[in-house]
Amino acid sequence: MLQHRPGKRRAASGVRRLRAAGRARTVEAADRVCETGGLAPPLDLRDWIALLEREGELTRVAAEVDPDLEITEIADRAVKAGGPALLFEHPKGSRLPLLINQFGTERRMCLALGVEQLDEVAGKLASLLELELPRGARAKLRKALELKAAAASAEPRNVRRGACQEIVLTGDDVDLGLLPVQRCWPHDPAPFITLPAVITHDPETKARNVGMYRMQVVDRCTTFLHWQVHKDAAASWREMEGRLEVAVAIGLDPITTYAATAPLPRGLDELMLAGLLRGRPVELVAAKTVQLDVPAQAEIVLEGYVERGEVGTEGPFGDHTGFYSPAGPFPLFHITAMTMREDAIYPSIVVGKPPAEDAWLGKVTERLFLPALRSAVPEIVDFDLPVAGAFHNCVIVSIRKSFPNQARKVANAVWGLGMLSLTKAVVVVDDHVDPHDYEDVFFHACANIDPKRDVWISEGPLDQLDHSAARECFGGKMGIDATRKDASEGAREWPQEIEMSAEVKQLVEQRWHEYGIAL
Ligand SMILES: Cc1cc2nc3c(=O)[nH]c(=O)nc-3n(C[C@H](O)[C@H](O)[C@H](O)COP(=O)(O)O)c2cc1C
Ligand SMILES: [Mn+2]
Repeated sequence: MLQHRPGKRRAASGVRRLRAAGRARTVEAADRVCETGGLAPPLDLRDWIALLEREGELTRVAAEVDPDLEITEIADRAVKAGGPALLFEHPKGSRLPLLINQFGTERRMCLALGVEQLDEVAGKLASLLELELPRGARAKLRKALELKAAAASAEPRNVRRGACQEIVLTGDDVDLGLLPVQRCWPHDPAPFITLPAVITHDPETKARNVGMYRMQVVDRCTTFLHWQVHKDAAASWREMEGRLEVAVAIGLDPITTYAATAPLPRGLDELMLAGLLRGRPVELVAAKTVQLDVPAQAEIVLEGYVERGEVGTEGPFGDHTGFYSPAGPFPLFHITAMTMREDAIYPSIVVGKPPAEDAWLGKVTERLFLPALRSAVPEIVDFDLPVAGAFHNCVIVSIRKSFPNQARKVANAVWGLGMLSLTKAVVVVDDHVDPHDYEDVFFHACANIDPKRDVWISEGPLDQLDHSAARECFGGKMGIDATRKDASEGAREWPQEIEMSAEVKQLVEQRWHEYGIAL
């Protein structure tokens, strides 16, 4: 829905496009305040389901539905139509209900985070990152106390008992067949656990890592763990001697689930990020059969280990690129214990052709990491990872340009930063272009580039899921300099972009009601 508002300037974060019900939808940022009432973020999956239900965001499905493909087709329709979260009360073959599409709209994502706009999430961390101390002893003290309180809420806290261990199954009693694990797409060879928070420790530093890596079910007590080569747990697995203990938490509060997907630098504990965003620490209990702590409120926990060098053939899997990622060697996870709540709920997600449910998880990362990106590359004003670009295919960056060829400097910086380094195409626009407004970006990219001069090819590491390059994880990259250029960059005199004068705009705004034009 695009509303014409005479004279209204676009807000900094601009326009978002997701495809809803099969057609392009444009939502202006300023109109995108989600009326969530600023409720506190939920602290476990049940709190979250209750909140969704109170807010009219959840539909319970009583009919028996098959986790083999059928749930995918239902969930995909719900996601693409902007529909509700779904609680399947009777998945075929399991006693556990299955929750899906919990993250499928911007409003639900805002409810999960306890914000009214996604842009607010960065603020939750930015105040912590303000390194400059205020002047004056009192203000300094206040800031120090604020930081102390924030750190205390961030650090996970150990407790003695956890609901996640109401039922403890070990040895032969471990049975993944109890869970309504989905087989998502027709060429998937087996069911996949799609929303797990995989906990490991760095073998050297002992720092905790929590990452979301899908798990293909092999038998009642074995799965694969699909940590891609660039991911933190994969590094720990490569570096360890012997066994790496692993615990998997399934069914968490939505912020902790999100945190498992956040590309934090290696060595930073994603549970700290969860604590910061929740404003309350994540509670942990000691696992039963491994020396790891697990979220006390989790619905289900799988404990076990992977052996160094032991791999099998995982996949193929209908992936978030919209294609099947090919079968490949990944480690086997041997489960030594399965613990659960008495009436556990199993959450799942389906990825596939974008837009899928993971779209808003990606958008949270985009908004959360903007300040970090700007502090690393100060000329960056804003950036957008188009959902249709599966997040690593394309990045649009707007910059405050102050010297010739700066777009190339910025693209090279992007290709050197964390997971952004895997980006295939970087489009650089001037700061007056809103990177979230794809129409505006397309206009400037088409109008401002001489393809011979302003498009260049580089190469480097690529996302492991990219199927287009000749080699796995390596290939070409494209930079597009869509900024205005001057003679030193080989351009003729640059024309002025058409813009109505501020006075006339104001006049028309004031008189709009007199014209009697409904737009
Ligand atoms: C729904 C979903 C599924 C994901 N599946 C995988 C996966 O199977 N393998 C993988 O390496 N990353 C996967 N990711 C991305 C990682 O969770 C993400 O890169 C995260 O930062 C990894 O944590 P790490 O940085 O601690 O390694 C997935 C993300 C989402 C949202
Ligand atoms: Mn990590």
